[in-house]
Amino acid sequence: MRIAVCLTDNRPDAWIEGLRAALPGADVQNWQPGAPQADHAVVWAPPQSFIDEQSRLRGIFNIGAGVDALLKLRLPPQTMVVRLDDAGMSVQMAEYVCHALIRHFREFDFYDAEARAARWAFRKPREREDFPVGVMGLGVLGERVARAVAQFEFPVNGWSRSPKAIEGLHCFAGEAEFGAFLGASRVLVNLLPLTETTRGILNRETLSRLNGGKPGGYLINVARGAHLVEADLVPLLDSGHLAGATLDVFEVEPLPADHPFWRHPKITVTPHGSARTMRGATIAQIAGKIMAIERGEPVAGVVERERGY
Ligand code: NDP
Ligand code: OXD
Repeated sequence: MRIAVCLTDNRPDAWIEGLRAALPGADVQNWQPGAPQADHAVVWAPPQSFIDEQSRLRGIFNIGAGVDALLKLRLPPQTMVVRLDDAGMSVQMAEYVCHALIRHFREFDFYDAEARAARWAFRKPREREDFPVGVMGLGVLGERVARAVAQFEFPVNGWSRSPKAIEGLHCFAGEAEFGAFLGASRVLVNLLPLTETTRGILNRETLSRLNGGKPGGYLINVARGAHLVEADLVPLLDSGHLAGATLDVFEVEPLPADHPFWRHPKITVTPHGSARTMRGATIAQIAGKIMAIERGEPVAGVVERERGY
């Protein structure tokens, strides 16, 4: 069995070594143009030329959860596209979102500023019932995040494409319930996949509906930059309608040095690192799936191309 590795922005050596150790019978090679046909590929943002040359792949394994970049390519119809299924990401996402939420709710930026000025000052305590959290996307990452937030006794709403019943969450589903979900949520966490339906879903109109249309909403975007209409955010913050935003993902990455988000006092920027790919767990998951596919068994995380995730 031949495995081609094609990782943009990642050094391949440790991946190749790990895959060789996990799949001892396989010939694992870093892809070069003109390489022989492989049976499976392990990829991150591969170029179209890779797909065009490797047209007989049985499986393409993405080393991330989001497959939006991969699905932009012309892919052979018979090839199974498999996304990363947690592999150590959901706990990181839960940490990141809880940190951003609690930092905002407990006003730690205020306390940091006061401490720097050696001032012993208090803010009036806030009621968590006044800060219902809405999680968009209740998949592998969203559900874990929603459950983690619920542990801190915030009211939690969740929104997904298909209806769900998750203990401790008020679940909304589909376009018909989107407005009610937004109105019932004050802190909005985005964990949707980027698809034609979800592109631009965070915009002036939708963000204005948070918190029942009253000021004070807060945005945490950890999914993809193109979910947010970036030009709509700053006016909502400057008018006071939104209280702030924590953003991990951007339309253009790396975020250009002159982008207004870097310096806006109500925006916290992190460099697309809310949940990093953990190499060991990822290799173990992919190797396990390749062996299962070779035995003719079903695997989790197979992307439905028509729906885009
Ligand atoms: P999943 O595919 O497991 O979950 C996707 C969820 O979104 C599902 O609940 C799905 O609904 C819901 N959904 C999809 N389309 C719609 C829609 N049109 N309306 C309402 N709900 C919708 O994905 P993951 O949880 O694993 O990952 C989510 C995203 O997080 C990834 O696609 C990626 O972009 C991003 N990500 C970001 C990282 C970072 O470091 N910033 C790291 C990893 C991922 P249903 O359950 O009904 O299908
Ligand atoms: C992913 C990511 O999709 O890192 O896994 O963004």
